[in-house]
Amino acid sequence: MLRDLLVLTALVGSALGHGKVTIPTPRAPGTAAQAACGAGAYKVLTSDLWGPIENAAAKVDSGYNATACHLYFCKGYQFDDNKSNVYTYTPGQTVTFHVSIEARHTGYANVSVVDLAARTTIGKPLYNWPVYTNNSLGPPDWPADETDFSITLPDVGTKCQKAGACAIQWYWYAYSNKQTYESCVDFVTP
Ligand SMILES: [Cu+2]
Repeated sequence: MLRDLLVLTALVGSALGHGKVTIPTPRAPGTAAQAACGAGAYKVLTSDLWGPIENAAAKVDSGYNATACHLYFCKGYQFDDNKSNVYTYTPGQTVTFHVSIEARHTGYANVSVVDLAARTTIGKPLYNWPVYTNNSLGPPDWPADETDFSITLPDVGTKCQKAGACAIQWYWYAYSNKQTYESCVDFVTP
């Protein structure tokens, strides 16, 4: 009980969330996200880049444009804010990732190539964690590949030759807290 109280105090004290990709540099929110998602959701998106999407969804207001802002796809972040941050990856290339986890919540996670227009995955997951950040484990038992891993870009045909067509999305659903986290890395193939 005392331990629970201490944990709760620590969480309230930090008031920050919970996980995002930091390598490669993922999409970030900017003025296009502000216009698409509205002031209420945007404020949450920018105040805690690690926070769960549900926190932003809870603050959706009349400025939210549902056809432009898809909070549960690339976290509602917009390509227009990230045109200068598009990686070039060749099929077969290994891409190293780092995920920054600020708070562990048991869930599942995966990494996929996504079609940005259709908002669907392309092919099979490139990485899959049936159990992710199991919060019953102590630090010595945290799997290293939850935060440091690499993927191999598959053959995506001609689908990803234009900037804004494809991204690699890291997706984490923490069912223990009913919280969703996403980071997208825009890329093109030569
Ligand atoms: Cu969290």
